[in-house]
Amino acid sequence: MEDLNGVSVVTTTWNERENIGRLIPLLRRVLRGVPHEVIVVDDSSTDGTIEVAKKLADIAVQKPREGQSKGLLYGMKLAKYPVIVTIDADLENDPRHIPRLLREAEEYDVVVASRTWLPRVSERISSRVLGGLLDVKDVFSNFRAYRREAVPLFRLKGGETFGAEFLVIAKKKGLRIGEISYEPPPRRENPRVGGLFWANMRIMWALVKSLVIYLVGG
Ligand SMILES: Nc1nc2c(ncn2[C@@H]2O[C@H](COP(=O)(O)OP(=O)(O)OP(=O)(O)O)[C@@H](O)[C@H]2O)c(=O)[nH]1
Ligand SMILES: [Mg+2]
Repeated sequence: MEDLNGVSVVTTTWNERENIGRLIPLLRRVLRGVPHEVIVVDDSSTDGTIEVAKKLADIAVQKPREGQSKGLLYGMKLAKYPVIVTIDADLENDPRHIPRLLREAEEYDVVVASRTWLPRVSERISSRVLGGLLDVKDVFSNFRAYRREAVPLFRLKGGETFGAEFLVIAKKKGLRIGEISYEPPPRRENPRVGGLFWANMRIMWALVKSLVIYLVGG
């Protein structure tokens, strides 16, 4: 892979002990030859994620639980390289797509890796409604690349929006938003937290907040 002057990979964790131990070596393999760092933001997991992260990552921080969106921003602020890749720790985002994200990041300020199919009905509704406004198919995919110089623009007001607010801000600030697509692995049957119904409700609430911010916010 060509030298892109360096990549900071940011991932957030909530009880990902096993997955983080597998993800970081995969990241390093894909980024071999490219200056990079791996940043893990752990929200005080109870399974010892932080111990594994401290061994394998370049930066591993532990903080009180605040959710994925705030965790991502926390990690992005620590990044030192000009391009930041954000990725879920649970191996649902295959690091082998990172080179494609980086290629697009040469032309765009934010690049979203959108799933080719969205498993939850709430995600499909969000894709039509908010995705239609933002011109992005998968507004809750946090498998993305950002130009680090855009990070100061992201001041989150919506609490947990599973990353959708980053795209709303990017659109409102006139950042160039690019997209690649990838086939996701089969999803686990049930979400980790609560049942499917509540997962859909949380996503619908994130959609409502993101829409309000889009329509009336800053
Ligand atoms: N720091 C932090 N990370 C979180 C939190 N909740 C989830 N994450 C991480 O954010 C990423 C995505 O969370 P998931 O729970 O997999 O969300 P999802 O992929 O929409 O849902 P699943 O279908 O359950 O996989 C994973 O790396 C999680 O470990 C949190 O409260 N704090
Ligand atoms: Mg997941």
